[in-house]
Amino acid sequence: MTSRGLPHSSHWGAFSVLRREDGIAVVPHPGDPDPSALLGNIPAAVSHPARIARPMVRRGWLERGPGPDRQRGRDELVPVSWSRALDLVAAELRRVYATHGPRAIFGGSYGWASAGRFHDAQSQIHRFLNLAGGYVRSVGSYSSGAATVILPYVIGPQAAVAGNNVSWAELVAEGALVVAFGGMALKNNDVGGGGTSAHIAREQLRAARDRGVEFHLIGPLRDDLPLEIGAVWHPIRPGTDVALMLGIAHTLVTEGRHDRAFLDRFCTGWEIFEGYLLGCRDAQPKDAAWAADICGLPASRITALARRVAGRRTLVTCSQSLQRAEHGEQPVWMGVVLAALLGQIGLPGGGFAYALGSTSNTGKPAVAVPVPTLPQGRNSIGDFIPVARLADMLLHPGEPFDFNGHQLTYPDTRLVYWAGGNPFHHHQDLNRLRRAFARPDTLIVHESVWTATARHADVVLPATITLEREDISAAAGDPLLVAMHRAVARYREARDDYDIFAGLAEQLGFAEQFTERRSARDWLRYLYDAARGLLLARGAAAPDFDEFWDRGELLLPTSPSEGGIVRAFRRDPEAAPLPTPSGKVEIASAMIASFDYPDCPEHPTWLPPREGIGSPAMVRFPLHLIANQPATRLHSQLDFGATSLASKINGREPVRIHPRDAAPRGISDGDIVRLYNDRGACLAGAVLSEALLPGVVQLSTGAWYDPEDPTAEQPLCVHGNPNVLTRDIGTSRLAQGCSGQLALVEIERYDGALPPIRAFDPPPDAL
Ligand code: PGD
Repeated sequence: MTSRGLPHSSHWGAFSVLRREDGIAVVPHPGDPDPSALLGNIPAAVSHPARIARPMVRRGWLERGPGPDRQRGRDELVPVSWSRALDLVAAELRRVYATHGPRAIFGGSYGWASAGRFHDAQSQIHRFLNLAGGYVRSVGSYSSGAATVILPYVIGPQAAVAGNNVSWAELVAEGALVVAFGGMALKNNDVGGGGTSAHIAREQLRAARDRGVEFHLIGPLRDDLPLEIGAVWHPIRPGTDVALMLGIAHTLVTEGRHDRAFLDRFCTGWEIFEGYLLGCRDAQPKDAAWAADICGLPASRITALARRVAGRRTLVTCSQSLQRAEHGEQPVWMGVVLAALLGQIGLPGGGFAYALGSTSNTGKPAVAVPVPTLPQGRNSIGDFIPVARLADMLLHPGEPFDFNGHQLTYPDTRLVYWAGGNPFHHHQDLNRLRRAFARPDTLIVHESVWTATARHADVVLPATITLEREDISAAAGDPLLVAMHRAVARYREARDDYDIFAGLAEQLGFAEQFTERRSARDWLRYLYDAARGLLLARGAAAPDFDEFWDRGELLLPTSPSEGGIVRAFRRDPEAAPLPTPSGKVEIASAMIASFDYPDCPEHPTWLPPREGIGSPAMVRFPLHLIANQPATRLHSQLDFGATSLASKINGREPVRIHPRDAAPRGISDGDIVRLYNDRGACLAGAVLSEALLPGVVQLSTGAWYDPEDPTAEQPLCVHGNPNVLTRDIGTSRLAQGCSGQLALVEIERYDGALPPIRAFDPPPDAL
């Protein structure tokens, strides 16, 4: 990597660490053409007061024992020794397994944690709980909950249209026009799960523009594509993409610009959908005028866009954010249908691409060998919940719910064990989550910093940060394997998740199975050797572990981007059918129809949101809140770091508001404002901006939840966490994904005395 520092890696870039007297400096990987500003957050992590110094236990839990308790998050925390903490956790696990069995333990423990593949907190906790006796797991992600479930019915697994499908290189070489629903925001391209060694989106977008590719940005935020690309901005109301897509489709069909031969040969269900599109059953053609009323673009502009996208090598992209909303399945499905109507699916640089421009590694050539992962063993039970149904599970034990054609039952959870995630960041309707977290007998959390999740725990165990450990970072979409060297000593009493679980496994009698008698370094060697074996078998060069470790990195071979199963299908649909029920692109799905879900019918459909355009709630809460991914940190990670802090206004998260919405409310640039709806309220710092559609405000996620009065039922978050405002509902009965992207709110100037920010202060007695 570089002779100058210790190689390391993060989800937002590979880097080296220089040790200095006053701390560390972080130097981006020299091969990265556009390193992320998020690297600037890292130095603060080493010894910030927000670090957790020692194990702590909630006083009420310690004194009264396990049980539901509304004091969680409000109670005092008491420092204990490591041996006491491990005794308490081991005894509680024993009790719950013996009395209630593995179905009473929720180990879904969602979260991004850090980039190393061995110390990956999810792999560690799942391996541990599998050996301990099993646990209720979670399926899907907050990133892509709806798309992951709908796509296999429509065109194939998500990887078929997000991975080896349309690459950046192909788009540059072959594309003519991109219609980007939800955009391709560069801030989202900062991050690639598991690590990213090269941020290429900016240069690829530039190259495409230079070759004459025309970009159309569909969405309420102008900067969801970089200005320099010169995209035509079509500012539509949030959550109305499906209506616009239908309006475009209607124009294509009624003007005979659609590819009828493609629909006949490669698709199924066209006639059913066409009837809906033309209004044969409901007497409402989904024409441009109809779409205009919903999405806010003039009808003439919709018809012009339809004519523009037809007859050229057009790529329809759909960002992840679109499907993180009520009925989030629909824009993904309708995006595929639009690409089918254009006859472009499977052609180089054209068709449909999911999430291209939504993460750093989408659109790069795939790595040719599987990347190392820690074996997780087998779970003794099959029970699961869709990941975003966490609060429902805790609040409604024993109640049925629908998911993907099945009716399942929420388990009766007694113990929740979390490592490597922050539900007080990622979950919606945080006041509801607080009520849910009062329900189990015990909440155990491994964290390195005092997030609100850690503050709500009964037992908090301090985890090391990635800079304090050795690891290997690797991602399926990025070719650089990084030997992550330990850069700093452990903070105070922090331990690696691996050591914590090994200590518990010792107490519970399965230490040998858990560790297989390997130290962390032995595991790295073991994982690397497995990958090396595969490399050597295919004739690729791969040094032994010691040499790899000394060099600091290894460039893995990649497979040529050849369009994957979608391209093969286009070449020969009979010989290479898609893995959908019919083997074709499903414009209507008999399988989905058979589930009989009113919120996910048999073909893509405009379903008015219960909270959004046209809903009664708009009378009291007239502004659309977009709670999107932040540009200054990954999710909530390192919110106390320099890059993140620099963006805050008087310590609060910035909220962007259009001058036309600010003026009647007496709001000026830099004012502190209060955002509120029936679910909660938070403060934020106003930034007046014309880069968003009037009627829309944007407050990114990730400011640490900071309740002014933690004992209140609905405390004001003084810091600006938008998830106090968002809705905790599934996208639909089909996918039950996270709907956190959009909510309705009102805003007022906050003229009261400014409450202090305490999110980064450790609790009393913690140091
Ligand atoms: P992070 O802030 O990354 O958020 O949710 P996620 O829970 O992944 O949390 C990771 C936590 O792990 C941090 O607190 C960090 O300190 C801790 N950690 C890091 N390394 C380690 C380690 O080695 N060991 C341990 N024990 N802990 C560690 C992200 C989720 O939020 C995602 S992926 C998405 S896409 C969603 N996006 C939205 C959205 O767009 N809008 C809303 N309203 N809500 C969202 N929530 C979702």
